[in-house]
Amino acid sequence: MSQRTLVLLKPDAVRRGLTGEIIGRIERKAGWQITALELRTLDRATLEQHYAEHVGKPFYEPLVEFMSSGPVVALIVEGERVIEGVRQLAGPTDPIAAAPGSIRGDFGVIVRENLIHASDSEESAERELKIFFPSRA
Ligand code: IDP
Repeated sequence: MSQRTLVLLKPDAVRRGLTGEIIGRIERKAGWQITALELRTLDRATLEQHYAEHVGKPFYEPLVEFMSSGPVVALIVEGERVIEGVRQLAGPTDPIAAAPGSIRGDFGVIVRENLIHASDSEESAERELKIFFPSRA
C-alpha cells in the first residue's frame, strides 16, 4: 500500500542542525522516497490552515509563533505504509514520553519544540499536501 505523507522539519530542527540526521532516518527505511524537499518560512495564514483543528486552544498562539520563527524543511515522502511509519519514527507528541530511538525521544524535551510534523492519516496527508505542495496534490 504505497502512500504519500507530508513531513515538516520544524524550526528547532533546522536551527539545531538536525535536518540531515532526521532526513537520514527517513531515507534509511527501505523503499521510501523523498519526492519533494524545500526550505521555506511559514506565514500565519498557512499555519492557520495547517493547524485548523488547534485554532483557539491555549497552545495555538505560541505554536504559530514558534512555527514561523525560522525556516522549516517541507518534504513529501512516498512509500509503503509511510504515514504510520513516519509517525512511528517521530514518536508521540511529548518528547519526554517518546521512547529513545524515536526522533522526538532522542532529541526533544519541550512539547511544542518537538522537531517534526508528520501527517497522521490518509485524510490529513491529502489535506496537508494540498496546503504545502498544491501543484503536487
Ligand atoms: P502531533 O504533531 O504529534 O500530531 P498535535 O496534537 O497535532 O500533535 O499538535 C500539533 C503540535 O502542537 C505538536 O506537534 C506540538 O508542537 C504542539 N502541541 C500540541 N500539544 C501541545 C501542548 O499541550 N503544549 C504545547 N504545544 C503543543
